[in-house]
This record gives sequence, structure tokens and C-alpha cells, in this order.
Amino acid sequence: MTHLKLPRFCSCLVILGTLIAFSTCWGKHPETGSAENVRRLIRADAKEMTLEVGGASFVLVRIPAGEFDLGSPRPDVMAQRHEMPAQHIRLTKPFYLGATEVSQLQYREVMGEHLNSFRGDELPVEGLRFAEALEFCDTLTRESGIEVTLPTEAQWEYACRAGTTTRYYSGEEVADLAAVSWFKDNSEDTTHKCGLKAPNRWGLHDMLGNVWEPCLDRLPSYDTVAQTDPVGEMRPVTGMMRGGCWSDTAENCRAATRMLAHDLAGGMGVRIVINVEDYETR
Ligand SMILES: [Ca+2]
Repeated sequence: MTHLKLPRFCSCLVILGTLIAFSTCWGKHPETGSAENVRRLIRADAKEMTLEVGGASFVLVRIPAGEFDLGSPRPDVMAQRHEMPAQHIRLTKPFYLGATEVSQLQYREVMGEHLNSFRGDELPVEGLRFAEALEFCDTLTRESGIEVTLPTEAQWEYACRAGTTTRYYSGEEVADLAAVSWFKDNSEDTTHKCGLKAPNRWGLHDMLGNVWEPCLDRLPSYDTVAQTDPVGEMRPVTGMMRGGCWSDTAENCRAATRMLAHDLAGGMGVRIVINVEDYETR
């Protein structure tokens, strides 16, 4: 008789275990586990991680510390005065940068509805004001327990170039840009699904084109003196935008392209960063 009762006993254990597990999860802050996991992944030097906030998941890739030349590294007929002279930059800390621009679905899950010029969950959120981009990061920080912010100009261009020194991370020619980017020549005057084009060598999609991406700061005039971990002027209402957008010409979608973000420009989305230095010693 004992062996006949065993299956029922086991079933009871399974049910009891399930109830205990369910009751343990119930009432737990849904983001607590995610934040702990993110901290663990940062300390483990994970190449990629996912930040979960509400119903949204953000994939971020680890960008290594390193050096590069900021700005237009050689005489270029497309270069603007404020991209020169090229300035050697050292970034001493790795950081995690969003693999894609933030999508409309991701933005809505965190902030609620936003009025976009083009509608589609997988399209990038656009038409953001600079203050809204900052508020989005602040909300992610508050909801996740992980410090989320915008990349600095230096971080953005370093990550965009991913070791390249050409106009575009895919080469020098407009055709090279078209292979990795949505811009005036191929966008058909609309944004496109985030991450559809091939990434750069560090796994970042749409750094050039699709939507402009705000930076936390505005660097002062470039100088020939090398800088380490530079952070320019930070203001609550504006910073530099990078990368160009769907309606820009190839000239405005270069790695070195800079434009001051202002709320009338339109075309601005957002890409998030998590700085390793905020967590490596905790
Ligand atoms: Ca972009």
C-alpha cells in the first residue's frame, strides 16, 4: 500500500512547493530581481545584459574602455567646423550602451503614450524633447534601481566608431552608409523598425540615421590636447544630438556629426547607457 500512496504524496509536495514559490514571488517588487541581476552581470563583465522595467526589456552591450580620435580625423569636405580638430580621447571605464534606439513600445511601457509622427511598436520613439529624454532615464532609474542615463558625447562617438576612423562605421561612401542606416536616400521619409539594419562591430544598431540620439552633455570646442573621460557642459534643456535621422542627408549622418538638441528640431529619439563605474565597487 505504501508504494501506491507515494505518487499522491509526491503530487502534494509539488503542489505545496509551487504554492510556496508563488507566495514568495507575490508581493515582491518586480524590479528587485532585475536590478540584482544587472549588478551581478556588470561585476561579471558580461558582454550583454537585459534591463527589465515594467513590461519593457532593454538589451545593452558592454563597450570596452579605450582610446579614439573624436571628430573628423582628416580633412573631409563634409566636416563641420565644430568637429575639428580631431581630439584624442581616452575613456578609462567600460559602459553598457543600448543595442538599439528605444522603441515606441519600450517607451510607452515606462512613460505612457507619446505622440510619434510615425506609429508602430517596433519603430523608435521620436519627436522627444531633450527634457523628456532625461525624464525617461530618470524614470528608468527610479523604477529599476539601476542608474540609467544618456551617453556623453565622447561615449557616443567612441561607441559609434567602434574602432573605425572612417566617416561612417561601415566605410567612407554613401553606399556604405546605406548598408547600415536609414537616412534620406533610403528611408522613404519614415523611421524604420529598431535594429533592422546590421550593427557595428560592437553590436550597436542604427547609431547613424533612423532617429537623432541625445547626449548628456555638450563638449567645448575640440582641442589638439588629449582628454581623459571628458564631460562637457550639462544643461537640463539641451545637449548635443548625434547620428542624424531618417530625413537627413548622408552628410549629416557621419560619426562625427553634431547638432545641438532643441525642441523644435524634431526627429530625436533616445538610447540609454549604464555606467560600469557606478557599480564596480559595490
Ligand atoms: Ca540613430
